[in-house]
Amino acid sequence: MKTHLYKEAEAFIRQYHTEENVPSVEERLIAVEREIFETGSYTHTYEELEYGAKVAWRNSNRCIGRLFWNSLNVFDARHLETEEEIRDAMFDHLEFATNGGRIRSTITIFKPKTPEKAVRIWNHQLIRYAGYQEGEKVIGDPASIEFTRQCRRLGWEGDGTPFDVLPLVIQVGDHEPAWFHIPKEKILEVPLRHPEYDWFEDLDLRWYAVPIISDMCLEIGGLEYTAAPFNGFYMETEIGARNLADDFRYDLLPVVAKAMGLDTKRNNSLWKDRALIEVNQAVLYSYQSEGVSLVDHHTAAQQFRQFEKKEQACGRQTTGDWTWLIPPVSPAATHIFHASYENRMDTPNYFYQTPVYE
Ligand code: HEM
Ligand code: NRG
Repeated sequence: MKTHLYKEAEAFIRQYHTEENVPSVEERLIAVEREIFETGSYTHTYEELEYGAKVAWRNSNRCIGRLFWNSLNVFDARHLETEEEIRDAMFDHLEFATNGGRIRSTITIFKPKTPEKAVRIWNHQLIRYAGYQEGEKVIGDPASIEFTRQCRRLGWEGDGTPFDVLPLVIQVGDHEPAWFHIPKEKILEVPLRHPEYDWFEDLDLRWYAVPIISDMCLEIGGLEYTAAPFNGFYMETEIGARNLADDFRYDLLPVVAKAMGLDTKRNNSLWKDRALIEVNQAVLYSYQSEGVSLVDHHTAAQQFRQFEKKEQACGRQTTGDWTWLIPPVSPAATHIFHASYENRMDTPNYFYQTPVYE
């Protein structure tokens, strides 16, 4: 009997051997089938794992950064067992990826889920700022309120500033989650300044250098890697037009518009639009001044066009989620706005999984 797992494994192994010109696919399939028969699961070779993680990025419909899918650095951490070992591997990932600001796209892959046990990282991103609900007001990042509560329940205490870096929370199987401070010297941050507005730095804004998504599930050939944190670098709009600007996040447009002397009483003064541009300009200027990798949305869109061309040359259709691919600033100034994409989820891919808490 061919199991469901075997069928998914077979499709992936065949794809890998075909695309990468690897010989002896039938032999590999016999070995996979035997391992599934004997143990209920199978083990990817390092090469399969690396290829799977890269193709999962290539298949990430919401990602505009996919031109570089084939240069992902893949760290195999499947042998690690304890919370402390996992923590250390994540610190190593952080240091390697940060690289003093010349950010390297990287993924660290822990053990796949089994019926008995799963590794889960509770953080949405390895580095993220806490959010504290204080009556009607929020200090910090409102997106982190629930996770911040959980961290405090576990015994963590923040300083209460708008930019407290949350601790790392790791859970192995049915153990209690373990939490760890992330050493300050491992966290690269960028203070935000504007090239013309000197008052901008008095707003005391900052953001971290490396977005390391740590709560998605990497699925390859029927195996579920429930802990597989990955990073690239930021596009400026993610910080300047969303994290700092959304009224349900840091909500800074009114503050910046007022400092610019704009009339915030009238929509048709376009104060929101003008403030948005200046916040984005400050993000671009500050990351560049500090030597931290970051891409602007026009360049990212051009790179995405390159990606589409390359995919076409390889005989593959570029799938995409248009609603996420268009940048939130001047979307119609990029080709993506005027194109359409089939939003089909191919595997391997990165999937949402329900948070362990909640
Ligand atoms: C989403 C850019 C690298 C996988 C996104 C988004 C942007 C982006 C702008 C949309 C985010 C949002 O609107 O919240 C980039 C850039 C990269 C990069 C500039 C630089 C190299 C990567 C890497 C991976 C990846 C290395 C995985 C290996 C994803 C996934 C999403 C995404 C899975 C969707 C996240 C979600 O649904 O919440 N990317 N990305 N990206 N990217 Fe990339
Ligand atoms: N918008 C989120 C990050 C989502 C992923 N973006 C990337 N990914 N650039 C934020 O924190 O603003 N990446 O792997 O580079």
